[in-house]
Amino acid sequence: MADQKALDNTCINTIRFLCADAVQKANSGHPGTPMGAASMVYVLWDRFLKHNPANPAWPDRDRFVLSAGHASMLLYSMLHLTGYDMPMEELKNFRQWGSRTPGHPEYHLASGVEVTTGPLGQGFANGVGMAVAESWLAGNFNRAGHGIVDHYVYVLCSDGDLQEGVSSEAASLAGTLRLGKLIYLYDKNGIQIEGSTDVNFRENVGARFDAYGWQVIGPIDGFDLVAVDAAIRRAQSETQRPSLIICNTIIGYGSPQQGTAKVHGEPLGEEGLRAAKETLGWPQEPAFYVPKEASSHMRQALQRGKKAESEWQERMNAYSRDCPDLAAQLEAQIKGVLPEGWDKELEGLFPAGSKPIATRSASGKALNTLAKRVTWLVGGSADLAGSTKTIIEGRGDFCAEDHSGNNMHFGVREHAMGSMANGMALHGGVIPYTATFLVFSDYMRPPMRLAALMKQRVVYVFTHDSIGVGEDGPTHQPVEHIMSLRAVPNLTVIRPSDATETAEAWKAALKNAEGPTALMLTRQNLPVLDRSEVAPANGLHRGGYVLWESAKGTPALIIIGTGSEVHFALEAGKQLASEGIKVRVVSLPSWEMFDKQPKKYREDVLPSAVKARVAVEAGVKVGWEHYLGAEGAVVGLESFGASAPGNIVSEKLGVTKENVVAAAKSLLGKA
Ligand SMILES: Cc1ncc(C[n+]2csc(CCOP(=O)(O)OP(=O)(O)O)c2C)c(N)n1
Repeated sequence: MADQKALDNTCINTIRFLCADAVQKANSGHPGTPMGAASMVYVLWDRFLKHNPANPAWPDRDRFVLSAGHASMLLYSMLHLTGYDMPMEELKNFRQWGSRTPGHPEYHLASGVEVTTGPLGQGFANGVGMAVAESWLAGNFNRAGHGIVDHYVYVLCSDGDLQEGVSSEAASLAGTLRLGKLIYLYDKNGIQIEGSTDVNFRENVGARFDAYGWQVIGPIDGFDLVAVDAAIRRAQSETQRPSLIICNTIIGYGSPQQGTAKVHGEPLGEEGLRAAKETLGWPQEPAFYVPKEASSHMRQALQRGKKAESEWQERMNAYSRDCPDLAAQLEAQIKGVLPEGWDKELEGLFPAGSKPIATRSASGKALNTLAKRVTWLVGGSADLAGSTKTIIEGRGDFCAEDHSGNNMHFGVREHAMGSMANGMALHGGVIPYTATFLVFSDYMRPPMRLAALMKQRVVYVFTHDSIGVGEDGPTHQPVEHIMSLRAVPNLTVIRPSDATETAEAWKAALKNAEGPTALMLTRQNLPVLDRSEVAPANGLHRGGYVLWESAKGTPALIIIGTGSEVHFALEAGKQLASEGIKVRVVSLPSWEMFDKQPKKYREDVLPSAVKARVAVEAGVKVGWEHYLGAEGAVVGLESFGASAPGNIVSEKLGVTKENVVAAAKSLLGKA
């Protein structure tokens, strides 16, 4: 018993000083939280976490999310000590160019890092999304006697995480949905950058979470290993409610700066580090010291992990015998492989002569068509399902009573919706989609940015994509949104011009396994282009294509349009052609996809010799120089919209066919 206590203590101090030494060596970073939270994270990883460091991708592993990403060294130390591919040199290279140990954990850099964290609150909500994916897969694939999807999601969160609104949104939904596999450890150290949380955070967090429908455990002493152990056991035994374990800790424990904001984000300093080692009875030298007994104890995770995974593999083998189709399906989903012929039924969905239809409605049809084969599309909207057309018919709701439905109801919680979608994508086994009005994409930019950074396949349905929204007025009319989302690296923005392009856009979104895709769709009806008269809609997969031209060969004028404005471009083009101008109309639904095309293709579509270029888009003009050069003209917006019927707003603000014609004539000197 005494030996075990001493061993635990040695392991915990090993973790603490790996973190403190690394921060000291880097001369930057956050030593305080790792030193305070090491004991509870040790208990979790040593006694509960089901994982296999030798196979970090084992699908039924527990997930561990470090929501307080600034405490990254804590995670790196755990990965190193438990036998992941995280060598000591990486710890010594913390925060250096080319290392796998950046300032905040980055998903792609090290196996065992389940998610990129750093922006506070995100990890909290990502965990909720992971639990959605876990319980959806369990609901759809587990069979009597075959519990093949069955794991927990553990999250370490901090005061800052719980101050961010996104964690409240996600917690409220997690409680409502009864995601009982969530176990959150709250490192309540009462300190943040500006000092004590007493100045800005006096609420009763436990009472708040209780009201959300969580099981609240504690406050307990986060340094009391027995108490942490008991709390996690209690959390595991609650199957309906998510659990929040409130752990009182001391930031920077053991250092002279303990309990102060100074130790949050600054190295301890030579003197502070020396004193901390003395206080906790740790050898001064060498730095990065890992006692043999700590190493061999913590590396037992490898044996435990191997055993746990092979037991699961046996269960999986039995499942494959008894339910071969389900097993094959589950494996394909986990790999993210789309089924044979997944996109076949999209063809001919909108034949020539179809009635005018809003692209949001076309999107709803495309989604429902795809979902017949891609049965693991799971998502929904922030209370705008009817407007965004994102219900998958016949697939039921994901709700407290039933976790097997595909239709999520996120409530008016755009931010958590985006973050949960990231967690779902990272968990794997499902393809998440979200939906709201384009103007409210502002409420979900932080997770969209992270999805792009982490290269996750998430589909964002953004409807009501312009001033064409009309009567709801400027609060609901996006103006700067299309362009500003194009500015996010690795986010693919697609603004289809009609129903046929919309079907292709969905196809492109599912094909894009290397990042998120945002679909920008209209509220208002648009004609379905007759593809026997204009180029086929599959040109969308090249981002931009020649939709129509008055004659072959180099044109005198190019008109570029996106989305609903392609129709103005086309009408203007035809009028100008009737006046004898050799004109080409380009549909450019996706800048990102077009820019990835070979130079020759781009040159074929937009020959550099043709300087007379007009772009038309119901959004801000800034950025169009990219395709227009200095000499082109944009028909776009310079102000917010207004409340009136959509066609009137467009007319008053000048986004019209007439203005495209006028801009073109002026460029050609024919005004
Ligand atoms: C969204 C967001 N805003 C601001 C920051 C900058 N930041 C990093 S840590 C921190 C203080 C967090 O305090 P707490 O969560 O209590 O962490 P602790 O002091 O316990 O390490 C802040 C403001 C951030 N990482 N994310």
